[in-house]
Amino acid sequence: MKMKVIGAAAIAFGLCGAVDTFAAGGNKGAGADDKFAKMDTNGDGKITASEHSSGASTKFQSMDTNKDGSVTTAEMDAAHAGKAGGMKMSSADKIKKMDTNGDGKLSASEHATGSQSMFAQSDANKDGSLTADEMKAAHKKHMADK
Ligand SMILES: [Ca+2]
Ligand SMILES: [Ca+2]
Ligand SMILES: [Ca+2]
Repeated sequence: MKMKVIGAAAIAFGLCGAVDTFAAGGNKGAGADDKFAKMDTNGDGKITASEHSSGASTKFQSMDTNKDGSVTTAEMDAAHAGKAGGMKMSSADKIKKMDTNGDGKLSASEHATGSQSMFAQSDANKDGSLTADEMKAAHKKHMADK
């Protein structure tokens, strides 16, 4: 159950960019790789908690298209539209995982909290940073857990 939140965060990255290195391996892991490369802002192959949280916040902002400070199911759907892979859960389900006040929308802080817990769960060796492998493993685990 607790792994579900990973799925919530293991998605939605509207902006694709400098990810060729990681995407090259392409296939099921592509979603995770894409996410990884995006969050590894200093390119050292690891994602620290701060890289992760700023990545999460960027993601949140990109999903919040009307900029009202919360992400609705529709906004998340839109953010995911056209993105292949990793879309096993509905946006509603993803939001539900992180929607701690149960208003059906994701606030920035709810999203941040969800992302933090995802980070903690993904950090298998608890060294405070995520490797691509850890992220992939977490991603896979989530898929299996669905
Ligand atoms: Ca890094
Ligand atoms: Ca919004
Ligand atoms: Ca909420």
